[in-house]
Amino acid sequence: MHTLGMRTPLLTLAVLSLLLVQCQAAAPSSTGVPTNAVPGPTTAQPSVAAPSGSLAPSAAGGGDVAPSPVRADDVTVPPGKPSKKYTMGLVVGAVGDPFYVSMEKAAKAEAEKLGIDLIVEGPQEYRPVLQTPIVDAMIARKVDFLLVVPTDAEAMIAPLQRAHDAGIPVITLDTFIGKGNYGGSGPEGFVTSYVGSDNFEGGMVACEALIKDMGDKGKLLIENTIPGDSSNDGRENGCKAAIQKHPGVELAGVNYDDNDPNKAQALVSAFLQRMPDLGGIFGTNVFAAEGAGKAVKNAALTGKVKVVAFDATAVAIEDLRNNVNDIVIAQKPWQMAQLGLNFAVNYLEGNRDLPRNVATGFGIITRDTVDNPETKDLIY
Ligand code: T6T
Repeated sequence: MHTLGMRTPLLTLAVLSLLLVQCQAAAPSSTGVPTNAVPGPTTAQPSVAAPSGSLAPSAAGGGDVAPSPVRADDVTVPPGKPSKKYTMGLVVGAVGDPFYVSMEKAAKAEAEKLGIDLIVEGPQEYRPVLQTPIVDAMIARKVDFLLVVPTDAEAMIAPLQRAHDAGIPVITLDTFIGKGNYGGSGPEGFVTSYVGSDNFEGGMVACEALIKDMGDKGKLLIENTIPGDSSNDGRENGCKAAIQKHPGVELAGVNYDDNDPNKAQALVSAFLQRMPDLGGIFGTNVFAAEGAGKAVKNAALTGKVKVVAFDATAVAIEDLRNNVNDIVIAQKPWQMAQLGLNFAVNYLEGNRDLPRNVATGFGIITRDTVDNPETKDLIY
């Protein structure tokens, strides 16, 4: 039996400070085995309680919230041992996004190791209307199992339900549908498991760090992507929860940039003109952070307006080295893929005792840790 981990108590600022100077070094696994041996954060994942109504999986109780996440480190599911050649589908959020490139690379390596035929596809843009036909095509191909990054918490319920109704079990990676209450009585209850970041926690950690960087005062802008997907909504909610804990900090606004770095740059540039005393920006993903960084550089405000970037891309790391960003939060797309595939094999082989909600954790990269050897493995 696996044990679903209980959330640890609220993070204290002291713990957070410690986290910020330590890079959570977690190298991509050469084994990818989803047991206690699965590489995970070397420092404890900070854990925070989600407010009720948050899209984040919550331990708050009630019938319509997701089970508390179990940490990837604590997962005790055995390695996948397929008794036959399975064909599986992985539908990513958007092709070309470095986060999903990393996920795809790890998934293909893991599939080869497990002896699985893996088909990887994704939409050109992070949009449910483009992703739905890809899911339908996977159903038509009769894959044995479907791993998906749903690009919208509501709009992707029906397509994934179609897969389930066609006898194809579903795991979601990186994002969840509905409230993420897999196994529950809600419309998303049919999904086997979620494997991905605890994004509420991620947003909270990111904004606690940003607020510290801002000297615990001032105006903070959340540069977000497209409302409606669980990951970025979770980060926004987590950031807002962090702001609420600091009376000297004010939410200046939330921008939605359509997951487009150029739009993000334009929106942030306009914001900087309107609000010359802006203190900090939280870029909630690859493109939001990239655009925010460019806008800050162009306005010659490097170092004055603090930026925290979610997603550890080469661009985010360059911005960190150039003092444009002060902190980069790395996710673990490779681990999402490895665990997801091993869960899928277990499921197909009859081991259905799988955790419903697995948090893969974060690495926190600062200028002090960026050159540590382990940090290389966190960049995608
Ligand atoms: O931040 C990731 C991912 O977690 C999110 O779901 C969508 O945006 C990214 O792919 C980065 O672009």
